[in-house]
Amino acid sequence: MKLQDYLSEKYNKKIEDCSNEELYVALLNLTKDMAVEKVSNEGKKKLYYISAEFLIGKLLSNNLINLGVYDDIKDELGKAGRSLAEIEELEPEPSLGNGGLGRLAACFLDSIATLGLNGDGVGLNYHYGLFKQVFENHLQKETPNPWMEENSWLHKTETSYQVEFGGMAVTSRMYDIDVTGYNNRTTKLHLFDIESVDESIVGDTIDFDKEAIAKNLTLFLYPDDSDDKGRMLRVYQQYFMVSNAAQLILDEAVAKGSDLYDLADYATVQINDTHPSMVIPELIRLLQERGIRMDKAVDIVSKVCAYTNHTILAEALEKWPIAYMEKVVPQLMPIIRELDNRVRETVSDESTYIIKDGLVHMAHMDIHYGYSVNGVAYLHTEILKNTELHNFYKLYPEKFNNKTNGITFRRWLMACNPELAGLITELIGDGWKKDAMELTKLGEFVDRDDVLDRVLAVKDGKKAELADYLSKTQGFELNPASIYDIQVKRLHEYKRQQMNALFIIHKYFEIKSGKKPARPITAIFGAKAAPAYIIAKDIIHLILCLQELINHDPEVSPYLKVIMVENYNVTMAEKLIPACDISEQISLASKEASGTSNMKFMLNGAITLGTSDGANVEIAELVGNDNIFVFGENSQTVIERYARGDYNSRSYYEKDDKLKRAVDFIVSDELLKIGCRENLERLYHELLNKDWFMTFPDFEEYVKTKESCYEAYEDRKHWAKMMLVNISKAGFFSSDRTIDQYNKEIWKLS
Ligand code: 26Q
Repeated sequence: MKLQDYLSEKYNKKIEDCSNEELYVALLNLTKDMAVEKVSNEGKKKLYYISAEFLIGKLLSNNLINLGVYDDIKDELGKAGRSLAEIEELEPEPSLGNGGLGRLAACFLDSIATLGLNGDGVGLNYHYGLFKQVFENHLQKETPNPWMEENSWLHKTETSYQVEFGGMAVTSRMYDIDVTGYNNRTTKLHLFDIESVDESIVGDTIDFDKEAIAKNLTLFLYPDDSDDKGRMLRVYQQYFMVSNAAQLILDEAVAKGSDLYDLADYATVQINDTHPSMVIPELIRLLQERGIRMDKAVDIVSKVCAYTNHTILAEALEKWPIAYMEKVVPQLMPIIRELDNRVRETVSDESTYIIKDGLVHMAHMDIHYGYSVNGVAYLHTEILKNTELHNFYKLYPEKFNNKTNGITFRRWLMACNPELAGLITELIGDGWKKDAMELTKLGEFVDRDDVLDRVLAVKDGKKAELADYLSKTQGFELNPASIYDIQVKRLHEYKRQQMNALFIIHKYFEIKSGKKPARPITAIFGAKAAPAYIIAKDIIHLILCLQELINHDPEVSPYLKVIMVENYNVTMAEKLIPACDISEQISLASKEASGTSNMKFMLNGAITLGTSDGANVEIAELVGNDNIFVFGENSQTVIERYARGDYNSRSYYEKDDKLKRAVDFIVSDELLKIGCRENLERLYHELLNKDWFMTFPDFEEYVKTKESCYEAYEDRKHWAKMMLVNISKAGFFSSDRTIDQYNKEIWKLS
């Protein structure tokens, strides 16, 4: 349908006479209407992908692309002198996730819809997404991040349930977002909410009354986890999510003719990390309420639920105190105790028990009572089997399997980099849009100079576009002729932004002493730190202080700039990733389960500088060692060093002069003049006395490898060849492949 026809019919207005706001609302409603008319995926058995996070990002362009009208609408607007890009700026981003896990769930929904699978997402309708990050005095401040407006993607449905907690009950309401696939098909994201949420209890900060459950249940994405009240609210949220999901699952199965004994023929549940794990006892409870005895109910549910693990960091494995659970979900505790007793009767290995030392181990419940346990990259799954979950692997080897993560190419290439997508289509046709493995056909062009020149020209265009955007929105001055060296991801010590910062200090010293790089370097960061994660915030402080110092030093700034973008989110990622030359994936080997930005960068022709961690290992295998820069100790060495417990960062500091010089600079007069002594000294001591994520042992090789990467960049033709090889091998990382494997090997939807 033409936009003008829609405007005439609904608003009796011409494009030329509408404000951008009016055009945005019209496009939103037009897209919603078009999505409703599409065929929704159906079938007897249905997948319920339950997740506390769906980091969907803005939906307008994505939906226009998937509905096949993006180019037409853009042209139509263009002819009327209007810009789709400007209209898109008005859409608020729903930041309903923290990072990788939430964005993965959003990519998966796109692929489920596209592959025509009968599967829905189930989650929570947070009124405020992940906090908005602002920098003040070189420090991160968090402010509330609302996204719901009068006109939004949500459809209010008739579905509503009662959810009981210890001592209170609430009535839920289901809201749906239509997820359009690239195949004229749609599926749904169900987001549950309560009507009594009170946005007026939110002020200028993200603090609020965490005890008024009826007012705040779905107010914020994961409230602060650093105090007891916040943790308790998280249990309320999780139970609210899974109780609604379980009621929906049983109602839909019964409506299709299930007698509930055959539930596994009608439903399969993917538990996205342990956040939805209470769905297991909740389903058992509801089946019992409907007259099925415990033995049988356990048996039924064990054939329905499958669990994905996304992390091996011990602190992220959820364990809830029995006292919390007794207060919030007293009706589940007898069931969880019974589940634990059954384990105790049959299993001698105490380390696998569900209840231990007064804590309920959510992952243990998932593994004993789910039918599948998967990791998210080859290396990660091997570490789960051989180390982290080895005792469970011995009990249930048949349950363990790997599903290497993937990303949707619709958003991460077609929408964010239409120039590259267009070039690819010109070269190999557009079959790759439905079968990403067809990108391998690009291999034929690696020796064609004209093609290599065009690959470079597309990259240069995106770099100029980013420079323009960052200058307009954040006041940065980027040199598009410099190397864009980018690290964007949540701020976490294991991801080692601090190692990148130490390199920048090292480079600063080199330039000061007259050793200028062959080409200017722009080191770009984007990262949010959890509000209570002190050291992560200190690392942000260090990077912001370096930005201030270096960008204002006339001796250094022509050769080196530091750019820390504010409020890194999906929208910003879509602008940064296509413009990247070097993709920093430098986590401590064994700690990053998979990573997914590594795949997005590769697809957009960036070259990876990374450790042998997560999916980097698979990227290296696909592109070959000549087309990636790998450095650092391997996961085995790291795991063994942790086991010995004898890591001593100071010994590395003392024997490496360059490292010592960089570390000492954190507390130098130059930086103390700009930043806060407290933060910088804390970080300095942390590195010197702990360095828990072992940046020092990898520092020297990091510097060396990064230098060889910069050197390689100077051979433009060769670099372009590497870019094209990376793009041509990225097909494996399409989430369409990942979802096809989940379906064939776990869900088995017909
Ligand atoms: C747990 C307890 C209390 C409060 C918060 C949490 C919590 C919240 C979010 C724990 C974990 C998360 C998110 C984890 C996450 O994003 N993991 C990432 O998942 C990606 C998709 O599989 C991987 O690519 C990344 O490697 C992994 O870090």
